[in-house]
Amino acid sequence: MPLYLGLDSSTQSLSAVLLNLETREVVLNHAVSFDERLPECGCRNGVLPDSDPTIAHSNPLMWLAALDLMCSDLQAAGVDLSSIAAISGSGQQHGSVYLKSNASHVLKVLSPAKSLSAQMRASLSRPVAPIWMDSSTRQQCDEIEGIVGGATDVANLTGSRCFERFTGPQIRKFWRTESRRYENTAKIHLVSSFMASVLAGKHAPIDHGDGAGMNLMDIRTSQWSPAMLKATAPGLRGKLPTLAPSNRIVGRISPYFVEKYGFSPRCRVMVWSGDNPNSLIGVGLIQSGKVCISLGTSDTYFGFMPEPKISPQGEGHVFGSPTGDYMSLICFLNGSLARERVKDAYRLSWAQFSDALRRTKPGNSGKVMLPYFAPEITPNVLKPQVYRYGLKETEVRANVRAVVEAQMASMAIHSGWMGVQTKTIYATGGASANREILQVMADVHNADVYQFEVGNSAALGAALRAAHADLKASKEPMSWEEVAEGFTDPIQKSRVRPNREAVRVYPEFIKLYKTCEDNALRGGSYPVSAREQFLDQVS
Ligand code: ADP
Ligand code: XUL
Repeated sequence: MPLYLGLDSSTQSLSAVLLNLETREVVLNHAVSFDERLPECGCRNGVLPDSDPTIAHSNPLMWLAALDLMCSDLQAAGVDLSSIAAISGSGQQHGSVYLKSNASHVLKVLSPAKSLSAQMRASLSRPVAPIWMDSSTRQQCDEIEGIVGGATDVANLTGSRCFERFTGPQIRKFWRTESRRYENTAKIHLVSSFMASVLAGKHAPIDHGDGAGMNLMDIRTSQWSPAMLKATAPGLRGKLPTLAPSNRIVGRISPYFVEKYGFSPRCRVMVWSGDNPNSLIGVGLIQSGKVCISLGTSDTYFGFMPEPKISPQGEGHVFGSPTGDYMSLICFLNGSLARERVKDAYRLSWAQFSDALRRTKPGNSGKVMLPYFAPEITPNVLKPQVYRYGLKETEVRANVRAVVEAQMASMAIHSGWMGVQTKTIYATGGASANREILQVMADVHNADVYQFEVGNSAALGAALRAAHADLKASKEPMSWEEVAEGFTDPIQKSRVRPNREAVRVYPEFIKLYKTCEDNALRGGSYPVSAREQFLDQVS
């Protein structure tokens, strides 16, 4: 019976979900943590340490080492890899990998006697890969927007204004600062298309979902935009892979994986996509109306969109959906790592962190934190700084509540442009296992929150995409609903309901939070009167 494999090359790990479509079973769910299994690659939380907080690079060879480890782990777990009919995948979005012209040949002749990383090392024209956490390209964003006609024009063309982490501004910076290496680059891949290329033994296309996160693709035609390419760097068109729909077959799996790990030579490799477009499928958002909040390394808030609707304030993004439609998204950099910073600062376990949430009151007596431990994407904050208003650093429990309330209030404020009035939120990602965090989510958004059996919706979505595309190619097509049935249903019993008293407090708290945020961004001081007004309103 055919199995379908979904891989997720994310910030901190490579994970896999293996599905049996006939029995509707998740056969296996496994992760290889970069920090734990590959410390020799020099990353911390998946990122190479750098004294400049705006720089976030990773080691692309680490992702390949993790792919080898994943295959050996699956073999050791007794998985019959020869039964896998197709593989697709998910990559952390925006990150880019730079390859020399010899890569085409090296990919074709990968030898099972050596590791992937040892063989691909000499094909890298840039030893590091800038990733989505990088915010060092403000200057390049301004330059590109200046050439094209402004932020709004760029947003209308590509689905987003120029964002520091997007691939186009990153490429421009590489060209400006390392022009020799740029000249020596024959192909620029996203994390998703890089991993697919290695699996298929040839350069893979970039799908429309992930391509939309580059500030290079025309969001309406799904083609590279000549104006954006020209404004970004010379000779760029020739260095980019082709664009393709998410259900395109890249080819059969490379002989490397057949000989070394026992995959079937008939196993198909499908185009990969970004983690958020994959998650959209993994939580079953194939129609409008509901939203998903993903609490992974980044926190993201996203939903399905039938037509591209651009965020007027320039806060959000339009990406392609693997169904051929669109999705709206906002991204917060200070997600899990900010929660961890608070947890670790007070030497708490996750159980104690949850306990602090249980023992503190909604609204935190007006104590507010703006948790910019690292530069923030939404709202745009380039210099890391943690603001505490009415909140002492020594108050352990209040700090725990403050970081989570800040994240949920910020999502409520900055998602307004999507115009979704939802009563149901689907929660996914590593921190969605924490029901106390989900209680704050339900209370702030006044919505029911559901968890899923498979917390890794990106890898699940990739496996479902592999199945959907393989069945289509095999002339036995199934609808998205049929493919996803039984895999993407939220756990009914997991429902977290908003608390009535909390729902009364949070509209006022959101106003207070917004005042604090506006003040901090304008360089103002603590808005004491706003807190007093909040306390008056809710007492
Ligand atoms: P990504 O796919 O972006 O690498 P994951 O979705 O795997 O990330 O989420 C990893 C994060 O989940 C960790 O950084 C950790 O902070 C968080 N996490 C794991 N368990 C818990 C928990 N019980 N409560 C809160 N956060 C958790
Ligand atoms: C989305 C974004 C992150 C990354 C990493 O725009 O930057 O969510 O995809 O998960």
